[in-house]
Amino acid sequence: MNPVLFYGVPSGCSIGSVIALEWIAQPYHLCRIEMLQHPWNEVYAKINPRMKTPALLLEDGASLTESLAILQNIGGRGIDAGLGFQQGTREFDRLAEMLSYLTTDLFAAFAPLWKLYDANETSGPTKEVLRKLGVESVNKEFSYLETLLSDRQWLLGGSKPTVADAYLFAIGRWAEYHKVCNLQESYPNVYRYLHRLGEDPAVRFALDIEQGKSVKDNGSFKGHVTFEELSARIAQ
Ligand SMILES: N[C@@H](CCC(=O)N[C@@H](CS)C(=O)NCC(=O)O)C(=O)O
Repeated sequence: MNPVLFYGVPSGCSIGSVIALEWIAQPYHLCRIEMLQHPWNEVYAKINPRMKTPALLLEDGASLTESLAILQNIGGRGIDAGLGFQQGTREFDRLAEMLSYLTTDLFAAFAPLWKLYDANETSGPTKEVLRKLGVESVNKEFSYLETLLSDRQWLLGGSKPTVADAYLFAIGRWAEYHKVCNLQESYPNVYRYLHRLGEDPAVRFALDIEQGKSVKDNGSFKGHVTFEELSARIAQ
């Protein structure tokens, strides 16, 4: 059976894996998790006991968690399309380096802002501290990305996007989501990069899915599956 990606909404990092699956254009299913609706389906604990998204249920029934591992897995299926690279090559190392940066330092930079969002704190000292920490750390990482993207079209500098670009789209859009800065003014290279990606048909498809719109069969997305439909496969 096809791999199943469990993706979280709203505005989760999972959309990076959906974009990557679209780019490799091989059959896959999706299982949607409304992250704000608690508790999540308890069956998901068998897929990821840490109850985080994304997770990938593989063809043999094993599950893979952590965006870095999932994106490397998808990239490995898309080597011919230049989305990932053969282990042992310089490009593979560069991709691992970039994915590691994105899933640790960049992801963590937004953590205070997500804590604030979860706490739903509208005023007071906690809000001020979390907002200050988040804005500072995101600006620091975006300054780095701004320089990096000044001389290249894609993150790794090649002529085509890789799975790292799919993930940066997912995370980079959080700067506007949390109103950290005026992206166009402060980081024009990052702004142009994200907007160019936003025009990509696979990215638009993934955004439509995230927003719950009905999407047309495009040959690789084989539809959503429910936990009930997956129960036999997950129980193994
Ligand atoms: N280290 C994990 C982080 C995953 C993560 O924190 N995912 C968020 C969405 S972007 C999530 O599931 N949040 C739900 C929650 O914490 O309740 C990865 O890179 O995949």
